Amino acid sequence: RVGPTLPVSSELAAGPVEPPASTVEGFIEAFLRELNYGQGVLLSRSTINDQYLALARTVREYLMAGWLETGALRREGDRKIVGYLSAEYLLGRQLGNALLATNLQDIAEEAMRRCGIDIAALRAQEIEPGLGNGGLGRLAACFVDSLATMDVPCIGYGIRYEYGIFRQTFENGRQVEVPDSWLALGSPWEFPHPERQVRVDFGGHTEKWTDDQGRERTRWVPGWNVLGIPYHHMVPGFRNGTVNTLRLWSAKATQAFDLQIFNSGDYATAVRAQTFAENISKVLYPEDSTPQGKELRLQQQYFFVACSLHDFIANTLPKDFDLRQLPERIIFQLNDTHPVIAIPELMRILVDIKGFDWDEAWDITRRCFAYTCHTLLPEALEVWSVELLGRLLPRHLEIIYQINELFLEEVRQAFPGDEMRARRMSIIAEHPERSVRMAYLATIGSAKVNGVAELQSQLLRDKVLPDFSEYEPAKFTNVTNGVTPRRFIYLANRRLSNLITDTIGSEWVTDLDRLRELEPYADDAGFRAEFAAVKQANKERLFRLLSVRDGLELPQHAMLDVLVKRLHEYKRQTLKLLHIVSLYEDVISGTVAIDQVVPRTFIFGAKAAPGYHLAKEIIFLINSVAATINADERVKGVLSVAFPANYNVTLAEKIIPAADLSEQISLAGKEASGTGNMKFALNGALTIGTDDGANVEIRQLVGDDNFFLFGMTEPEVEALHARGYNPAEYYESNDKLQRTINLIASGHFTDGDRALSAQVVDNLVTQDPFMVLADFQSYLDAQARVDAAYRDPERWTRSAILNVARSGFFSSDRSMRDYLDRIWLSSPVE
Ligand code: GLG
Repeated sequence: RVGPTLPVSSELAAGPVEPPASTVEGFIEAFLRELNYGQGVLLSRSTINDQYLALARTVREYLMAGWLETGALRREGDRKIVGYLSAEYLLGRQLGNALLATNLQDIAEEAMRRCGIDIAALRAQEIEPGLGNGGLGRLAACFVDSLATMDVPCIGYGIRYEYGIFRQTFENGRQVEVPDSWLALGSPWEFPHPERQVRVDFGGHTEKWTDDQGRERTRWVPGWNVLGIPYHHMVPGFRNGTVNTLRLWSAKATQAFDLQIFNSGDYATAVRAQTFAENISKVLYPEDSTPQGKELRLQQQYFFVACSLHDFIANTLPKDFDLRQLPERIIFQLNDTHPVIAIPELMRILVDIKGFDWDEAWDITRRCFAYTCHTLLPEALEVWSVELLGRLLPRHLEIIYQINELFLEEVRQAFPGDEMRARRMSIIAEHPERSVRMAYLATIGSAKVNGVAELQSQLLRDKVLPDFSEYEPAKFTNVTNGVTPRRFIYLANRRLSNLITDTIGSEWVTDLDRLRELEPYADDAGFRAEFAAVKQANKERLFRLLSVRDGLELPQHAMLDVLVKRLHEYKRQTLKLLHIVSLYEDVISGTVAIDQVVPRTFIFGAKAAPGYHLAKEIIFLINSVAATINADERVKGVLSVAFPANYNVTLAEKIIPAADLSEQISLAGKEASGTGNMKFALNGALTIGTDDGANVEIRQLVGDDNFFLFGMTEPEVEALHARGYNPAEYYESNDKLQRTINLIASGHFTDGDRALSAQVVDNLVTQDPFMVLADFQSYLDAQARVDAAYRDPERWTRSAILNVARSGFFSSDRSMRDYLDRIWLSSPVE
């Protein structure tokens, strides 16, 4: 039986708490009970939504004992807990994962069948909780999965956005955003605890006072407040009985807040005030890597961080806990700069509320935090204006000033006379306006700082935070990202999972290095045939879905060439587009005969931030090119372009297992890591990629023969920048590039309207900030090598198998082990 044995604690009911029997009969009994007594309907009258909710609650029952026990163990034990602080969790659908964790897939399927229900329809009923933008949020979801599977105590803290990442639709090829009302039909996966509300203050001013020991103290007199209501989610480990908790906070207006205005007789204003407070958790900001510095976003950040710290200190720790021991009980991992306001918040709790001396509080604080930086783009490093921060969080601004003053004193002592250095390292930037550099605050206030892939960690030390890494080199480390094999292989690619398990046993699911044992099978023709059959079946599954979902009819036998990720110039979707147009131009101009072209189906998936104008123009251009090429008889069945709308985790789980070629084509030095790249390699796609992010490590592991490298290296990019990059030179000197761009500029893909492609074209030819033209030829050459390799199916499949066999390193379980070794158990900083 899966699950621990209760009870472990006096808090739990005496006698074992039995989950329903893990049999088809036991499952049906529990399901019908949930349907009748939970949902209040008879099977014969139930809707698909009733059935989905009852099924979800049934699976929950199997996890409940483990959840209660894990919680009790965490509270009563003295193990260090990881408090993962993340503004985003891109969870994906929960039902499949819960069935997988409990090993109930087959039982549930048969039980539903006997009830006359197709479980696939119930799975499809679930709207995924899209509480994240992309890589950063999905990484958080993979990490909490791995920690539960490894039985590491973890509480994930975040925000319960009422609306997650917008739903993307296309109208006439243009992106239109629709609100994501993922809660509209109710979520069976969350457990609200309104009675555990936490009050969060904002605004107001600070005052000095003298305590009874004659010490001068500061107190914050806030101007307004809101309540945080926790919603708990189960985070089940893979068949190990551990169920950790994800605690997402929802904002609610405080009684006091309402009444004040209500008493003044203005009912409408009182109601508006309520909506104002509840706005805080209303919607996820849809910007990936480019924060807009909006006031509401800072409110969101402080809101969830204040709730989480309070929750841990007041509710998770025993009442009499000695806070000097805090670093022995918790490490708060800061997922990017979004939760960094937690550092001054902990100082405020220790100094203002608990009465610690500054120095002791600071020593405790900086041992309780570790900071992960997920970017190299300067515009992605959050900066808050002093005016805004001081208005919203006046006491925190004072604390930040104090931290800064003491820190700069240290720096001046270490580097006497080097005032420029002190100025460079100040948390407070003076230009263009006085503002707080959150990455600096994070670095100063954390025991460890890590990047997310080797190359980025190096560049983080050398280019983003060079003064800090020089000052405290031991603080900096790397942990290369990973992805959970449970969701991204086992769940997403059942056929491949079965093939692997039949070949090497099932240990790989929790020990992904075991995939190495597949290596010898790359030379086994029988195995290659089975592997290729899995890929083909996955393609057909995807095509069936895209036919129903998007009305796309795609050829069955073409190379599936996939570029899925957020739309951003640095990720260079335009480079992919130039490649497609160049192939097409070759055919229609008669340069290449159609029977010389390796059939390819290109798949794009990408959301653009709603305010990112050029990104939306690029989406329009991709759709225009797709429509033109798909309608052109001259390339029919050979070149096809699909851009299904609303790329999300659910769609990723269908696309990735079907892919032959994984496009990871960012400009070197821009993509911190990438995690899609890992998912593709683990599902047997070959990568065409630059030497960027974790591509570098993928290539090292799978070997140059099994990876298509192209483009400038990061130092070459830097050198070109230094020389002065002029894209027009590339345009003028490369005939193929010229013909490709001219075809786009001519209006060929936009019904003759040149204006419709002008913004993208002009940007490429005149600015090209991410050097698409400079890498164009190298990319085309690499694509020619891809074609040659694909023409030899045995060689291709062999490479694909080796990609799977050699990518075990990219399990998020390994990432978690690295965090444990290098960060969470690391000796405290002095
Ligand atoms: C990022 C980066 C990605 C990275 C991901 C997770 O852009 O390269 O893989 O986080 O670390 N800001 C992000 O979404």
